[in-house]
Amino acid sequence: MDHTQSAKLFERAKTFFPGGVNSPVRAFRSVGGDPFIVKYGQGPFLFDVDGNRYVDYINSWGPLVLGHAHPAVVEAISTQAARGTSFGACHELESELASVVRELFPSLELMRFVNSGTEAGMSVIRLARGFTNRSKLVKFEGCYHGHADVLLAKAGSGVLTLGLPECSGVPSQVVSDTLIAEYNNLESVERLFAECGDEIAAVIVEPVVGNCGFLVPQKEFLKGLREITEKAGALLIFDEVMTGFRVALGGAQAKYGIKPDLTMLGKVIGGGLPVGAFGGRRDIREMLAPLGPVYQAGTLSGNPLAMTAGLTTLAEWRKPGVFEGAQRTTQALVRGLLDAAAEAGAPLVADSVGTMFGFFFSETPVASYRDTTKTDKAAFNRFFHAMLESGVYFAPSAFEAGFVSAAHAGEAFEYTLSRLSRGFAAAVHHD
Ligand code: KE4
Repeated sequence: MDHTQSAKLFERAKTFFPGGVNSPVRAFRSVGGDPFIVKYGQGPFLFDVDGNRYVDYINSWGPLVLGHAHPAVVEAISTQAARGTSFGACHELESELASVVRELFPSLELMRFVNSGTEAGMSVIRLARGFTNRSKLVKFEGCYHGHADVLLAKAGSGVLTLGLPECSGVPSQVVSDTLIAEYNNLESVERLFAECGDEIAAVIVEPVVGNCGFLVPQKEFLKGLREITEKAGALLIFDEVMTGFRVALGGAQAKYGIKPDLTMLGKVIGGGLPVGAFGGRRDIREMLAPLGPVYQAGTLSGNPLAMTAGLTTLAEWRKPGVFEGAQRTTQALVRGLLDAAAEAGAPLVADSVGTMFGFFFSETPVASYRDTTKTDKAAFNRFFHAMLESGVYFAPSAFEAGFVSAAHAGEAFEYTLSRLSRGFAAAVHHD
């Protein structure tokens, strides 16, 4: 593939942005090489500035359940733009979208729109602490809930894994109350609650993990979290920024039948425009300004342009058979990955939930963050580049997830299957 134009434009981008990007994962640092520069998207395809076409399994990291530039979404945004993009005042479209969200996520008795998953994460933690009057928080190693300081914590040493800053710029006192447990390991959660259960405000979890690769909850894990938090008077927060509307129309809470106290949403809810949301039990939500003492605000929150993009996206996505069709495509893709890997003699584990999927180059099952660190990242990177050069764009990191849209069925899917053998041949032939 020719990448002349991309190379030139990426050099220019590096004169403006650290690493040439506005979000780190886009820089291809994990897989090596330089990213292509997108010219436009259409359905399941991205086209770069050199005219190369890629089947896109990132879909802007989840939001684009209908694929790129769906006509109904483009039309709705264009119409609303002509009426005004943001007013900083109440608008009917806010309640319209909230009504759809609450129909699909009944646990969101009250909610508030924000502009990103990060904003939802920082706000929901403040709310949980304000409601419980407790400061400790349990998160899971490998789970990502946005880049708010309080959530950028890694496991400390010692029995009580007090959080340590995961990156520079986060003062240790900000994360010292952030405790780290192991996903799919209830015993690691029980240990923390035994140590300081009555100080723990909340447990926050990606119910299906998409940020250290793809991890599926083992049976009873989520139910166990619900029971432990209920018993200790702590709140259970589901971070459904990635899983919402994707693993099921009602998210992981619908799929697994667990009712969290608070939920974070993002990505799909904005249909590709910046929207996040956090919501939950009415008694908790009434702590939020202007009703209660927990402050939270946002200039562009609930702006009609983003609301209409989310509304139109969800209206199309909810049409009979659309989600189910994309789910079938996802399941067929996982089967195709496993078959092609087996044929090439590449050890692969792959799985999907709804329209979200992931895979690791591993001989053994991967159920926790620690398991992910033992997978063959070099093989993934060879696979990634061979597929990219063949016109199939998976996440540029072995520790991300993949996303299928309603537009992937048919040509894009068949094309992907036809190129998998090249990817796996590269993965196994590390010369
Ligand atoms: P944003 O602030 O990026 O909108 O959302 C943060 C966030 C919160 N919770 C979950 C479960 C998420 O997956 C995310 C963001 N996901 C990453 C993908 N690993 C976004 C891609 C990026 O950071 O560029």
